[in-house]
Amino acid sequence: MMQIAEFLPITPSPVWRLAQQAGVQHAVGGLPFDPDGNLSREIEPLREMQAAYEAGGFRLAVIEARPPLNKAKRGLPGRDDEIDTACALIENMGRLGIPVWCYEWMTDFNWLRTEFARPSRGGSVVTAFDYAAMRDQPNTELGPISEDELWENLAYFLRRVLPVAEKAGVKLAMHPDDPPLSPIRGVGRIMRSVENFQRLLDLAPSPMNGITMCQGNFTLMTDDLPQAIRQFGRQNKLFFVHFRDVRGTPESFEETWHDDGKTDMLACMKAYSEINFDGVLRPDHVPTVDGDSNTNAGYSAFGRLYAIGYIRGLQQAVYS
Ligand SMILES: [Mn+2]
Repeated sequence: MMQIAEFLPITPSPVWRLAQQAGVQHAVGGLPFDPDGNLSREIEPLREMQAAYEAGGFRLAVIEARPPLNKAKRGLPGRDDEIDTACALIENMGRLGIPVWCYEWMTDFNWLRTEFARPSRGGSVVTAFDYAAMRDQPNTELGPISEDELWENLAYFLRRVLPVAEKAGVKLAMHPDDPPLSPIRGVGRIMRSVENFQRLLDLAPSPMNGITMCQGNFTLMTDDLPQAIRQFGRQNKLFFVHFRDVRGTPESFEETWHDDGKTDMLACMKAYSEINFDGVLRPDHVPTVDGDSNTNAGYSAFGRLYAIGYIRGLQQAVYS
């Protein structure tokens, strides 16, 4: 049975209270980074973080944060040291029984938007991306990198981490590039099509090599998202779901309320039921509504409550 989860900071916060009140029992967590943004290879900080979630009433089901991996993505000297830290994380997760690690292969920068307060329904605000607004931006400091190089470096990474993941029993769930567009600022982007995700699975056959179905990105890659869910679900490759929606194209889109985007969300929920998806699903980005703060755009508290209610309604309708 699918479970609803929330993305919660690693220490108790008002969002923890709201999640508890909304009946959410599964946490998607961050990592206990040190002040320099590095991650200890010791298990203890991770154990303490897990204990804090448990004390709040949440089972830590997914870790959705990464130690630094940019050298690994670019194939630069020092990559093996970064990959060693990733392996230590995976081993520690296995020992603590944390079953899924959500990672990504976006080089130099992570998710990208050109607006963070575009007006949406009733005066709520959402994030948006318009490539035309940024196409003249210079290449990143490290310079261009091709898609072929990114595939090679990903293969190298997977050769090292997958045996560790198999031994630890930890599933690796690749998140799509956001937006699913290539190149951007000279940087190739490979996790941006249904075909490329199939290539990822075929590149390294392993029961631990799988996908984060971030619907907001995948629905920009296909006009039949439920079919993509079935395609990957039938191969037992959906390890984690981000449930959200958008309107537009990879070059120009805006995020939407969960009930107001381009995707048939009910058909998606039916597809998860058909493939017997039994992992966790969390609301991803949400609109910011009146009375709430837009300082962390996409992650406002009240918008999340609406999303949880919408998802639970769909879940009960489909799974009843
Ligand atoms: Mn996502």
